[in-house]
Amino acid sequence: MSIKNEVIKLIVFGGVFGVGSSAIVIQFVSGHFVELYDPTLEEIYTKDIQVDGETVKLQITDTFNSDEYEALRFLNISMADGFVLTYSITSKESLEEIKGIYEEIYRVKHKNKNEPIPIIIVGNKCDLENEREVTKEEGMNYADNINCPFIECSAKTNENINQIFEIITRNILEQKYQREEEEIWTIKKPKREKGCCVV
Ligand SMILES: Nc1nc2c(ncn2[C@@H]2O[C@H](COP(=O)(O)OP(=O)(O)OP(=O)(O)O)[C@@H](O)[C@H]2O)c(=O)[nH]1
Ligand SMILES: [Mg+2]
Repeated sequence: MSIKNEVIKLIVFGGVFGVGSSAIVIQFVSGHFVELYDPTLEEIYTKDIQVDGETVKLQITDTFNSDEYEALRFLNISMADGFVLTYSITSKESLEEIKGIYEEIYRVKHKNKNEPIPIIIVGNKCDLENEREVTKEEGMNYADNINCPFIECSAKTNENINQIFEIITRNILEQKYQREEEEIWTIKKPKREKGCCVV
C-alpha cells in the first residue's frame, strides 16, 4: 500500500496567543488573509497538497497552547504525524514558548531527542520588519540546534505559506519511507544460528 494514500495529520501550534497560526492555516487552505483576531480553541481543516508530483491528503488541526486543555493537547500530539511550531518575529516570548511545546512533543511521543519527529519552526509576520524582536538568525539557530527545518513567513502577504506545508509533508513522508525500509530490512535479514556455520 502506498503511504501517500493515507491522511497525514498535522498540528499547528502557536507559541502565544495571536502569533498568526490560524491566519497561516486559513491562508494555506482558503487563500485569504484573516485580519480579525478570533482566538481559536480547535479547528480542523483538510487539504490536498502536491509533493514531488504526488497528491497527499493533509488533515490540519489548528489549536493553541493552553494548560487548561492538557488532555486534548496530549491526545492531539500523540495522534499527529508532524508539527508546525509557530512564533511571531515580533515577539521574543513566542519563540521561548514554542521551545516548551517542542519538549512536550518529545515527552508525549516517548521519544529520545536523537529520534527524529517531523517538526518545522516557523517565524510568522515577517511583513512587520519594523516591529521585529527576533532576528532571523535567532530563529534559525534554534531550529538548527534541534535539527528541524526553519522558515520565516507572512500569512498576510502569503510569503512562504505553501512552502511550510510542503517542507513538513516531505519530511513526514521521508521519515515514514525510512521506517518502512528499516522494517523490511529487519524482516529480510537472515537469522544467524549461534555458534553454527552453514556451508
Ligand atoms: N501583519 C501581520 N499580521 C498577521 C499575520 N498573521 C496574523 N496576523 C494578525 O495577527 C492577529 C492574530 O492572528 P491569528 O491567526 O488569529 O493568531 P493565532 O495564533 O491563531 O491566535 P490564537 O488562536 O489565540 O492562538 C490577527 O489580527 C491577524 O490578522 C501576518 O503574517 N502579518
Ligand atoms: Mg487561532
